[in-house]
Amino acid sequence: MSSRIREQLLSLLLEQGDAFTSGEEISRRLQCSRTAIWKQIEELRKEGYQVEARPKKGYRLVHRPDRVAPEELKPHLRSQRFGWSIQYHSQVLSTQLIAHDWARKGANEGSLVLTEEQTKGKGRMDRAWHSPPHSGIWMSLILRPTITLAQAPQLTLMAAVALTRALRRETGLDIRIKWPNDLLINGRKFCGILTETRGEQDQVQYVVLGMGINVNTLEDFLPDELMKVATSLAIEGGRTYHRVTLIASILQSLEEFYDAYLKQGFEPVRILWEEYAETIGREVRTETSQGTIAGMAVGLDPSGALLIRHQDHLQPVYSADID
Ligand code: BT5
Repeated sequence: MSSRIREQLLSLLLEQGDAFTSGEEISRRLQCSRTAIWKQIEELRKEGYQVEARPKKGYRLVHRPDRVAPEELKPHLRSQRFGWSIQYHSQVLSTQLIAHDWARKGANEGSLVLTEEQTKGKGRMDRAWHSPPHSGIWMSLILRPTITLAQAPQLTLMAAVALTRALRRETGLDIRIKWPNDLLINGRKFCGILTETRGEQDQVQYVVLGMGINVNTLEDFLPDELMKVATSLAIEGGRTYHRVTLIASILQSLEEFYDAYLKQGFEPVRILWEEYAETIGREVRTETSQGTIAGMAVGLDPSGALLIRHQDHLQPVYSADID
């Protein structure tokens, strides 16, 4: 009942364009109380619609959210397999949890979990990923590659290259990769990739590739401590972006790089990663099980480990995303 009122309310507000409609008029046309209308306006606001309410004048719609629902995304998809099977939720704890559950139940490769908001988005090593409503892309893609567990970190690097390629093309911004999983603009992070793998030593069963991208996020949507190190495409580009267009472009790019990776191996990814990386040629410091390694990052080795010049030798450092 209430969702039907909400749909009718939305179409009425859309029909009115810039003009205000009084609460009285709405309640007459929808045949429900002013309180019921107020409740539905609150619900619309939660979904990202901005409804202006003025005393004596009534209501009008000032902003329609670009939702990432399947009916919005599918007309834009150009990938063959990725993103055609979708679970969409307006709010979740984490898309990773849903994707793991779905993969365990047999979801096909390319299945995608999408949401508008995460209340417990996660980064690596149980760090939090801040995912405010309707402003970013928070999604998890299920992959079933025929690779070993040891090769799985290469998928993080492959995804970083695929995302960089797609987002550079869509925005024209100078996006750089910071090893292993951060995408930066002007030295600030706007995107993180989380690769979680399940399987046996010699064969991966499935991979959940989580991607978090600050798209239209503005300064006041991120906590103060994050603003010093974080940014968004909108902040850097000085305009907003249509999230669904970006998602479609990312999925196409991911599918192309993934297929090429399975056919040709890691080398083409390695070359592009080095080209996009901001890490190469810089002093880096990292904690490993053998202690701290500090030195100049010189490149990736053929397996995807970062090579750091440390005390006159090249030390390979592996990203540890597998849990
Ligand atoms: C990552 O972890 O960068 C991987 C983030 C993956 C998020 C996606 S969203 C869809 C899917 N579902 C999930 O639950 N997760 C994935 P890490 O390298 O550990 O970086 C985490 C750190 O980034 C935090 O400790 C913060 O310092 C910072 N951070 C948190 N939220 C941020 C945001 N929105 N923008 C920029 N930096 C952020």
